Amino acid sequence: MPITQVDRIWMDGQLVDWRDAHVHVLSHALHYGSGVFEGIRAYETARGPAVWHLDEHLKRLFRSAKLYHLEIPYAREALAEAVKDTIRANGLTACYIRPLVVRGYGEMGVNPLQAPVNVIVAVWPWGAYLGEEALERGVRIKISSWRRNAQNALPAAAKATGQYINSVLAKIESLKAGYDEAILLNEAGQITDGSGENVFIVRDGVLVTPPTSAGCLDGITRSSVMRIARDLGYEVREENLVRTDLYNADECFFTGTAAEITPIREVDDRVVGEGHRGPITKELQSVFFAATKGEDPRYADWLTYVEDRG
Ligand code: PPE
Repeated sequence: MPITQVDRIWMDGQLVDWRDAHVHVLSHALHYGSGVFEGIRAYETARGPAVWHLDEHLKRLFRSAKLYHLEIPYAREALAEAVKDTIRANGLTACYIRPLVVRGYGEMGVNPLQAPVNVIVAVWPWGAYLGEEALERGVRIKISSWRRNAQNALPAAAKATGQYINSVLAKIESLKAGYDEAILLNEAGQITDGSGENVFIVRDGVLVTPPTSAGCLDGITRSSVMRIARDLGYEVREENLVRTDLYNADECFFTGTAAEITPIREVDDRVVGEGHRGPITKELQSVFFAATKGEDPRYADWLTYVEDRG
């Protein structure tokens, strides 16, 4: 997806021109993938732009950094202000937000510990991740022949830049085979997640999603959807799934910051349920999108309003 350019990027404590947000080609992270990042969205509300689960995302960023002994030279509160400042500086009403912490320029060799740390926050308008029509029609997916990175190789508990080369393999394979997206299995053959989304199925009115121990990211949209579903009275279970559980589900969908709630209508050329967005998926989407707009008081504290200073 092409990036939509805006005016300013927050870089190491300052808002700089989009064109000036450079790093050196010998930066450590470019060579070894030694960075951590987040993907966050801000939504348009009646009170101006509001960031969805800002604290949760920044907490996960710090957990990711801790795993790699990457010291972030800003407090979480300062990065929260940086996110709000960057949205304001670009005058956006809704956007995707990409905080990124990388090992920068100055050291070569795998040992990252002496390399400087650079922090950026970029924002840009980003529509529906898998296409606008996918939110309604659903996507066709393929179970990847590539396995998800093992927990003791590249831990799923961190959102590290380097581990996404695993998702890149799966994504390319699925696109070249004519599908929209891939789902990866772990070495035991259990479902983990998509290249950038968590997975849910609905079976006999019960929602099931793989546990994080299967090797999926501890998705923030995943947690929000679990909470919304329980509030709607549905049973939600975290249980291991195998590929045939997707084929035989009544409904299947992805969750993610970028993907929001995207129905899955086919898995490996098997039609899921009725072959279109199921009723429970639709119900979850409608509560989810109302909450992102600040229209559901039950989830008011999931939003941080950009215009509220401090
Ligand atoms: N699994 C993976 C592998 C993943 O990358 C994401 C987010 C999720 C699950 C869902 O997590 P959450 O966003 O907390 O609900 N993927 C981010 C990056 C996508 C990209 O292409 O870049 C995202 O959705 O922002």
